[in-house]
Amino acid sequence: MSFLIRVILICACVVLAASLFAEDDTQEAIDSINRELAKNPRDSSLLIHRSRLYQQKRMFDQAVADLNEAGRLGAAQELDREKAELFLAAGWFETGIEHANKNLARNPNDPMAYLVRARLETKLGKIKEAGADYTAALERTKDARLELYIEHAQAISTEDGAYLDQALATIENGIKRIGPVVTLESAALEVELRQANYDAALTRVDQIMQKMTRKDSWLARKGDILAKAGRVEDARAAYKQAVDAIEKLTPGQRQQPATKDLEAQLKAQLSATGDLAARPTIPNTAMLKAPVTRLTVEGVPASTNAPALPPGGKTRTYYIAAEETDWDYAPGQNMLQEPFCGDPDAIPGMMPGRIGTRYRKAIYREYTDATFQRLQLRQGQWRHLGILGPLMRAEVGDTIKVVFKNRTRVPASIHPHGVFYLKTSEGSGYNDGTTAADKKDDGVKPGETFSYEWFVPERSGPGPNDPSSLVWLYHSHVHAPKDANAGLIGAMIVTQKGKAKPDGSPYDVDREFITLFNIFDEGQSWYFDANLIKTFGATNAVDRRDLLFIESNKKHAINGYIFANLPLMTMTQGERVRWYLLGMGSEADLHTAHWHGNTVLEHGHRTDVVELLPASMKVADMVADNPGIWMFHCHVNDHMLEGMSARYQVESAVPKVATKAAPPTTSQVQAKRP
Ligand SMILES: [Cu+2]
Repeated sequence: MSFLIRVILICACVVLAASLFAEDDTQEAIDSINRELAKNPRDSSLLIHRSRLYQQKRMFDQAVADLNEAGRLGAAQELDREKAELFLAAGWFETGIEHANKNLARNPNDPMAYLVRARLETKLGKIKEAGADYTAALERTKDARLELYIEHAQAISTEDGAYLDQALATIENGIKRIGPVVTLESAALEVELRQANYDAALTRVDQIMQKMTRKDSWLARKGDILAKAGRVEDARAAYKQAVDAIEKLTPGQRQQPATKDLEAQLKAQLSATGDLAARPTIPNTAMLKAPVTRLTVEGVPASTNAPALPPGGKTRTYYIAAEETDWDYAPGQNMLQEPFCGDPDAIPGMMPGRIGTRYRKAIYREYTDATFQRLQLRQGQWRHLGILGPLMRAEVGDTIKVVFKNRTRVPASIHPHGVFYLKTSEGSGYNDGTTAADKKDDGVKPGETFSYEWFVPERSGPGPNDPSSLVWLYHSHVHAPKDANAGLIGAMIVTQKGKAKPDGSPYDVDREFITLFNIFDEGQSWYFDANLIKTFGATNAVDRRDLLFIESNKKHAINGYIFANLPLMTMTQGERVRWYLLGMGSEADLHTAHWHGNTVLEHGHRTDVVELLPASMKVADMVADNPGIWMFHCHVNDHMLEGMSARYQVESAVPKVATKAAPPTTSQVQAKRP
């Protein structure tokens, strides 16, 4: 993929993600304005603000109504530009131009007035008028950004090439005012190539190259231009120079995938006979093509290859809803009570001006059937799952079906790790060449239901060095970071074929615990604005950029609990206990899960610390031999101070009445085992 296409795709992704993630914030902001309007019904600035929010939500009728109402209240002066922009967004371009004209008549020196009309004219195919308005806007903008020059050139670079001279002129103008930056030079180069002005293009490449420390890709590009110009021998020489330049790079640079690709392409070119026109990166320019506005790639239907499952498997069906809830990270405040430890800003209740420990979040919950009326109650020993979604289980050979209902206000999905899923049950959306019918799993809209089907072949179960069961994460993957920070995450356990009890749990284990080490960054959750409004009454009542405030919204949690609020994990001395350890989060989520008092066996190694990175999934086996209430915490200093701690209890295998007896013997301990 060429660099420019990649940039455009990334931008499109950002726009898509931004529009998705803005949805919730926007509604909160509208609610907040509604409350203010109830107090000040004649404040036209509130109506104009709300109109912009409706515009973001593409509720154009309401947006127009608000502007009309603001006009009646006497704010007509500023409204023509607002309306021109609104109609541009709504796609009502002719009406937009009427308002753009009125706005310009009133503000003949406002560059934005020219710009909005230029954009409307571009949409209507009035390229000549658009070009003139872009020029007028640029002339009146003091420090125009290079994007504006590119936008101008892009708008007038039509298929027929009628305005390429003007496109080049505006880019040259940008270079004059901003300097010879690569983006502008590349755009100019693209125009020159479209004009088949190879001499100018070659001169430009030589100039750009002089400023570059790495010349290999530019030498390759020079070869491309020479090849296009029919100068085959010169092209070969340039390709040869590019290969030489690559050979002089450091080993690290040469190993970069893009460099390796380039080197392979160049060598193929040099060994080929003929006119050299086949290098796939020719022309390596796409900046001035129409921008990518949608990511709907309609490809072939996804494959329907079901995996080979061992015979005799069950189908296990789960009814799971994503629901909003007010989650408390520390319902019992600081339950760890470590005398000299804890960041005052993290200990519950210590600092004013913070949201505290209760946040609106979204979690997965299990229901008994497809009516989603009755919650499946969580048994006592699984209360420690905390914020994690329902535990799903399978034995190798099984099929997991999840009927998923989204009861939150944002799109959500379930994306599983490890199990075998087709494109129709992946639970995440991106440009994967599948049809719309295959994308229904990607994001389930609020109020809607979708059924996922996942298979559990051997490759989803324990490998040769694994114990009899392993753990996989599942989580929502519409806006994966916001979804997981909101709380949409859970775990699945897969047991080896023939080693499972009827409920799917491994028969060679007495007890299982699952712990997720994750810093929930509430600032990156769907519900941050909702939480600000709930706590402070408005989204702007606190300084959102204050570093201590930002940090105070990062909850260093184990299963969503801090400072040992996790329900006490209890086992009996001598039991075979399996710990499933999960990580998630961002670059701060480097966790070292540490047990006091007992040791574990992890992949054949004896230890009392297991390292976790975001999306790590590990299994550790313990035979607890040391009774007591013990700390189980992250060993990273900063995380300890932030309360990333829980406790577990090993109950003595010796009956309580026999307190004077000696400690249990090994045979007593062994006898406890089934
Ligand atoms: Cu940690």
